[in-house]
Amino acid sequence: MLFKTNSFKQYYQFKDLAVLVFIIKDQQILLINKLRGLGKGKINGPGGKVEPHESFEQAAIRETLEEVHLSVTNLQESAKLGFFFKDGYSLYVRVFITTNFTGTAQASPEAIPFWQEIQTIPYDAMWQDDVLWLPEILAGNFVEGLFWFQEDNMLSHQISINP
Ligand code: 8OG
Repeated sequence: MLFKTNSFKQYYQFKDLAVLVFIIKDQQILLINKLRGLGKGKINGPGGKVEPHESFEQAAIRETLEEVHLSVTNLQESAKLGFFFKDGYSLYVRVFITTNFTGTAQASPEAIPFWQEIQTIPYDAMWQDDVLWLPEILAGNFVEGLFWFQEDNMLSHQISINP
């Protein structure tokens, strides 16, 4: 899939498409211990790959329901991120934030959910790039970012933060 980044004025080719969802309640954020897939063992938000013939938003709703059993609505697109791995893999991720959901967070084979104070998000246990953009989208900014990784290690990045 080919995607153009507004900020970097360039087209990039990605192997897979994915989504991430961050649900906010009061001063807390819903995070997961990811049990399988890319980033297994890390803390993240619910999310996963977009299936064929599915929109990013549909994937965000489906993945959140599957992973933590919450139904989300009113998703606000907050970031567009591109990841390039040394082994040739690449992933384009759209990130959504919402405060609207129904249900109670419950574990699944893919994720153990927990509510975390926004002030104490455990960035050390997350992907290395997250500290660069998650605080920005939580502050209401829109982010575009490109990140180059060798396995779990971020080698370089370009980031654009737009109020
Ligand atoms: O289908 P699977 O769960 O394996 O999809 C990978 C998920 O991991 C998808 O939701 C996107 C997410 N993800 C990456 N890289 C990064 C990253 O650097 N930071 C965060 N927060 N999530 C990431 O693939």
